[in-house]
Amino acid sequence: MKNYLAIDLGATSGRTIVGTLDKGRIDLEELTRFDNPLIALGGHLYWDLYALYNEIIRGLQRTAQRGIDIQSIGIDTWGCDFALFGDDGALLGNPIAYRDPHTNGMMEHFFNDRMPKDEVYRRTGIQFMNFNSLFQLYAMEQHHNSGLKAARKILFIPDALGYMLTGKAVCEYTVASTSQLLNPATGDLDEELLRALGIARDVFGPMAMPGTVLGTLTPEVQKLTGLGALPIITVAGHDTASAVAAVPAKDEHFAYLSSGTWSLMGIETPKAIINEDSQKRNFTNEGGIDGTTRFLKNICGMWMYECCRREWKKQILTEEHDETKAIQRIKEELAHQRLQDDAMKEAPNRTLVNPDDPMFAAPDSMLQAIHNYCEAHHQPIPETRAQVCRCLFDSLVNRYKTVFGWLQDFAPFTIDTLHIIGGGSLNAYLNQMTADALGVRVLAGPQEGTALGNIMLQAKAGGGVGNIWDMRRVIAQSITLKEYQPNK
Ligand code: LRH
Repeated sequence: MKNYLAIDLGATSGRTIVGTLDKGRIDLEELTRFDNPLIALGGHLYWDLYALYNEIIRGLQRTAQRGIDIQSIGIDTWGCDFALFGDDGALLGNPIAYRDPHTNGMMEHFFNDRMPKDEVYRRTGIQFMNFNSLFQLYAMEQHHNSGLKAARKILFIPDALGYMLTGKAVCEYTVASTSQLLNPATGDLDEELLRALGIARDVFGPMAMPGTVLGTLTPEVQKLTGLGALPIITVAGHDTASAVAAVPAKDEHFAYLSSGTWSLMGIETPKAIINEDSQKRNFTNEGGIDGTTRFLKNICGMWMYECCRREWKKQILTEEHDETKAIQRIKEELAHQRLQDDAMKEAPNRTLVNPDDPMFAAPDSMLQAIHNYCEAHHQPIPETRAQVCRCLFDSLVNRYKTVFGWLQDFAPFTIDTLHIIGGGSLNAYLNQMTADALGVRVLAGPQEGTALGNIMLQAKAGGGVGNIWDMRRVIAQSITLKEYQPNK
């Protein structure tokens, strides 16, 4: 029996989870859970890396207090963002968050100023999103960001936290691959792109493949937590890479939908698919475990729903002067099941929006953005919570259908199953609607895909499991999947 600790940070919340591998089965226990709110300051949006560090310390302290004997620790987070460190190794302020508007218009600017769009795609095979690290770094240079000027190290978020905990700086492959700085042909950061940015290669640290030892907890962290000199493993630092590694598939004939704040829909391929069509459809080729490629597309996932729910919560808090009453109402009225049940009583496909419209990326009010979109596109405006939720679910499924059709064209194999993993896989209605619309069998689960991938990667590094298919077998043996057959 062996225990591993996963630090799994998403764009809205984070967790520390202990995974126990015993006789070919893996069990999870959540130790701590915390929010990861954005900080709005001076026209920018930041992550609170110091607070996240403290939360990690709290999770490690809990591990020590509980006397859980862990083999190692792994960190996975959302992609594209990075932290800057100075000459003395100190963090140069909190990192800018990918929803910050500082990259608006920067892609086009970069193509005109530094490297044509086609060449960027040919070199990276990464979908164009204005928050890719490439354009964030360019935007910071254009805005004379003082941190960037002083930076001696640029580390992607999982690597930055790993550095804060061990003092060792690397550039982990999976998280580097989503930055639009990595060239899949060389497996390293692209020299020409770095030249175009004017940044030296060594600033990012040496490339580390998933499943290697980063280093051990610093004496300071050991003292703070009561743990010993435990190793941190560079797992698949990108949460999506960890999640896809945990898809409990039996063979290659599957597509996946990693469903959380984002919906990442794609296939796993032995090689990158970089051609005119993949560029036209704006598909991405991210690096995975054991030489695999994640050929996928980002679809705005539960983000719109999460934002609306937060706004409704605020509304209730202002309406109700009695706090206990407000909390009670929030619990009842905004329970996921209640919102979903009510949505399903509404007429289907009454209002459809494109969830990937830039209007929905980071609006001040999501409810207002939906209203404005519907007005501009002559769609009936959803008024009630149920109507809003129905509109969001229908719109997502509609988008899934389009992207799935493209995936079927690209896949060098037939797709017989869509695996839905992550928190969104708990929405049974959405799973069935997806199966119906796509005309494919859906297998839902595990909900904790990223944490499982993180833990299994640690087990793989320690020799507890073999390759990615062994990891998937262990996961499949440990959980119950829900099956949804498509209705005509
Ligand atoms: C999902 C995710 C996704 C990135 C986005 C920024 O959490 O890592 O793969 O594109 O966040």
